[in-house]
Amino acid sequence: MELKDRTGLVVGMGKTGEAVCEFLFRSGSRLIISDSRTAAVLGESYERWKDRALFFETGGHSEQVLSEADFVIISPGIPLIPLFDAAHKRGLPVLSEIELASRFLRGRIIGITGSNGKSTTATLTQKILKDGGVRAHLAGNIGTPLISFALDSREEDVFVTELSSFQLNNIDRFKASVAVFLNITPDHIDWHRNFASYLDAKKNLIRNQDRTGIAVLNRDDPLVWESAGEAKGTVHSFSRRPDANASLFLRGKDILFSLGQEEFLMPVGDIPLLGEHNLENVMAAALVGRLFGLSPAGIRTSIQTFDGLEHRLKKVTEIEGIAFYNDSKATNVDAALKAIRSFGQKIVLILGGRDKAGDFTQLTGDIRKRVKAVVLMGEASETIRNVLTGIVPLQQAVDMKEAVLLAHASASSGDVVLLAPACTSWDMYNNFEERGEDFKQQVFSLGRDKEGRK
Ligand code: UMA
Repeated sequence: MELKDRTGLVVGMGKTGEAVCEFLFRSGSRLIISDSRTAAVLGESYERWKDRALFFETGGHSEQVLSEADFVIISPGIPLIPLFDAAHKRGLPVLSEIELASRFLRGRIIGITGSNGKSTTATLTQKILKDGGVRAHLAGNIGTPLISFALDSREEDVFVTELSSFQLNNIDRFKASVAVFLNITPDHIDWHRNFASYLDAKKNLIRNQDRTGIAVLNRDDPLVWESAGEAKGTVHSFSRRPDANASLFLRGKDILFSLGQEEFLMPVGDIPLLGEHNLENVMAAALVGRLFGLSPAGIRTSIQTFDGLEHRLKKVTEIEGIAFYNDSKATNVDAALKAIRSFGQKIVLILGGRDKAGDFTQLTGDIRKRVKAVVLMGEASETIRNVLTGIVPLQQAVDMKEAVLLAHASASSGDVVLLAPACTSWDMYNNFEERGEDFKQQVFSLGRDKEGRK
């Protein structure tokens, strides 16, 4: 693909769009930019690029921007807008950012997808590889767009890339050397319209590999395992069952590799992360490490020294014997369910935010068993209230401060207060990190308050 002296239309000027502009600019392309936000809202990014672009359209997408473009690069979060159809009609290539990156990147890509656990698995995989001396970088949905690495990449680089369904929806020749598919449950149905097309986007990761590719699949997730049938390369799997014929499996309390011969990895109890879902994340990362030739002992040490990620089932503190856990990243029903199932203690649960057309009825069974009270907040409150009324005591909070106070008041020593909202944060915050930080601050401030009164 020729870039020099060609004109690229960059649609969307968030993190991805800016990284694409930087790459194209350094590659000698001319730029046209189009974003639905106004120049005032775009602020600094508008100021940075307005003079470097031939044209910077703001406040919407008109077909006019296509007239001089040779190709179009789109950001992952942008839905199928009419502009893309118009570009196709004109015969212009419309590529996603990861597609563009894969055409210019040197080195290998490890693509990690699934509904939940992608970031934890990607981060741990990178740690295992780095600890083992591999030049491994963390890229993709987790923060740094893959394209940011393209120009300075080397053959020995390995890009551990978290891939969302949005990113995988628009790939053509993108290929991962290793493709990890963790799990699949409904998410982003508002964007994909239905579960089938969401699943289909995820499967593209496996489908696009060639005979040299390695697929690492969760043997215990039937829909994930189904994609083995579409793999053209080698398939490896991990399983929590001893009899699944998997390359990494659980027998009793021990995790073992089975790659030609059996090798001991570690006891489950030595994993420093909570929950069965994290066991699967750890298994996936460990298997990738072993497939890269790293020793079980080295992999074990990397896992034992992994602290987990912020806002993912992380303990904040204890106040009066009540443990506060922040799982702000639980932005869908399945993630919230996994968080709830991670505790033996009784839970006071904070739920709510912006609904992604999630099915909250799936929570009722576990809430009945494990949750003693629910505090609701945000746009989805009413929807969730309709589902949970009569199942568990419900309270309504206007903001996080009140949510923490109400949750604390409903909890007793030995209980857990858990923020696992099952919704996005976008009704009240810019992202789940901000929501998690607010939760932590409110918990710390409550703690100081209680200390002060002693
Ligand atoms: N925009 C338009 N037209 C539209 C819609 C949006 O121009 O019709 C513009 C917005 O005004 C904005 C830009 O597009 O300027 C936003 O693009 P984007 O939504 O693709 O967001 P980026 O800032 O580029 O961030 C994306 C990922 N975001 C999404 O997929 C929604 C980030 O994942 C990722 O870290 C980043 O690329 C780098 O790879 C975040 C995310 O929420 C964490 N991901 C979802 C998730 O994890 O659930 C998928």
